Amino acid sequence: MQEDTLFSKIVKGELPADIVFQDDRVTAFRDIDPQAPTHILIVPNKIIPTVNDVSEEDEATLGRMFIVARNLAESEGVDADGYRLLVNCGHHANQEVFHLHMHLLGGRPLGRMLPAK
Ligand code: DGP
Repeated sequence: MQEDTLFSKIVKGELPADIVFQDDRVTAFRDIDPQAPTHILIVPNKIIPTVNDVSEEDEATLGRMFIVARNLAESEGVDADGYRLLVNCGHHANQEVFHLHMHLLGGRPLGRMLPAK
């Protein structure tokens, strides 16, 4: 059996979090260390450690993550000015929690995607 992750415990309500959306596939909650006025994490309820681990059977769940991101961007009021959706994968990307998650960041100008080389 797959070992629980920090985020799977949040999904199951075993750890506290500011959950802003949940359905049968996806959970969204506010990041504990927000980098922007809106900083929400959108995670599959199922444990998928990294993007390297996604499979065909996850297609609907991954699509749902984008629908949830769009809806939350609207409800957070960041849709018109724009926002960033970010998924880190592995060590070079500084992935800290090995439960796939999409960051929804917005509410201020976010600058370039990466610092200048
Ligand atoms: P990443 O570097 O992409 O793996 O980002 C992990 C994010 O998870 C980071 O922005 C901080 C956030 N985070 C870590 N632990 C917790 C937690 O216990 N609760 C919440 N809400 N967010 C967390």
